[in-house]
Amino acid sequence: MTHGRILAVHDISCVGRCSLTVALPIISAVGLECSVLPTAVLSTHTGGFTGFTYRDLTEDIVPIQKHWESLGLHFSGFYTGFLGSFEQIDLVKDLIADLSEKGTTVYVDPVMADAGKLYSVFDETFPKGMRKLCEKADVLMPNLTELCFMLDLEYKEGPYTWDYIESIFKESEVFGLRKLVITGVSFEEDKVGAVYKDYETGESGQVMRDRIEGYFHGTGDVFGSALVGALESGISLRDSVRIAVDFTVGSIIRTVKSGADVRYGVDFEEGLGKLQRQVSVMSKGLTYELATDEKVLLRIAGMAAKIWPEAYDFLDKDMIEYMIGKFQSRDAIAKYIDEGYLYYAIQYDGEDIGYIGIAPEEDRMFVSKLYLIKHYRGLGLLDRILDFIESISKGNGLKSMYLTVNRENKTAIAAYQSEGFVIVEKVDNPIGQGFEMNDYIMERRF
Ligand code: PXL
Repeated sequence: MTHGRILAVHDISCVGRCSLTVALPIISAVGLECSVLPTAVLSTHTGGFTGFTYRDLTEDIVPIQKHWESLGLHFSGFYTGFLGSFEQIDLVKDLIADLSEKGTTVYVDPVMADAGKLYSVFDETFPKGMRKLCEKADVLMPNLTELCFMLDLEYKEGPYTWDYIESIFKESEVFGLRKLVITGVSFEEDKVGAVYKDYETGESGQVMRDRIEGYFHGTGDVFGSALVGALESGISLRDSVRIAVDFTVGSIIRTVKSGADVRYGVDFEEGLGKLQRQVSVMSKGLTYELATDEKVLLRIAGMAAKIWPEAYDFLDKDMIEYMIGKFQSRDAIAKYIDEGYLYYAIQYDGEDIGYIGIAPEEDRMFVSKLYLIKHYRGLGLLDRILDFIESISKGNGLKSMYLTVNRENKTAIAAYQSEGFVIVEKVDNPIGQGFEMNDYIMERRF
């Protein structure tokens, strides 16, 4: 597959994961080519360390650009962050204009401030200059402090109301953006995340996660790099923001667990494998193969035997064995199909990654089975699979879909709730041999 070339324009802080030492590995990990234009070289970043060295690379920008022009180079994407001097704002703006091609996307993270304050290396004239670069952006990803500085608005501490965020989206129209993603936004004390607005489609939304106390250096760059990687891979704004938020939160959680010195940045490295899988599967999409012959049936039964023991590790071993035989064996599945169930193998890139078993009833769809193999859980695929089931259900003239969830399976209950399902009933079903299923019925209306 051919793909574009992205130019990451940030400083190199040699130690303390941020800027280029974060952008390069993350963008490369999702399979994109990442070139760099270093704006400055520092021995460490400026947050939390003293005595760092600082070499401003402003003078190198024009000669580098000239050489690239002599090679006939163009970039399909620019991702700018920390600039090394005030003069670089205009230089980078010109470089972008000269080295763009048709369809180039300009991502700007106006790195200069946080928590109401400018970083120590910038003075109060910087936001006005940065605003000019932001006006050239297609996708802008500031925090609220940076946005307030550029828009001459008073910075207020959160939690905010959605109306306030809507007013900020409106004020930000002056940038002439296609998309805006604001980080570090909070609507409740114990939650924090990102909000987004697509000015072309009008779509807006939020992705909130539990707040983890503390200040984590470089997380703006970790978030921005994952967002650029996901958007450049063709993933929707909503899914890209989710991917970037979850990648950042995962990195923070690992760092806190390890007890590491937070000045050295967050442990994003361990999350790169999952990020790569997530971006790949989300951009390539899933396909569904209806089980109409023995081959597909056997593949599904094979997946069930693998998935069930992992997925139901909170249940008694004997009960799992019994349930696989009763509900998930080849013969059990064949019997369900005879009764009118539709079984689909879910595939990604030609490989089986899970399956669904659904049954149309009078006015709603029963989602009987929905399983993914371990490697593909936690990637946000549930959303896609449910949309597929919803489209089939609507095609059958049905008004809702419902499923049963074990009452002990808190993770699944929460996941279905965030997908628009509500608990409508509590049921206890004896399934033979003294075993009983203790479930909730959850329903999503269309
Ligand atoms: O992560 C933002 C950033 C990038 N580069 C340098 C920084 C900071 C934030 O403090 O100091 C040099």
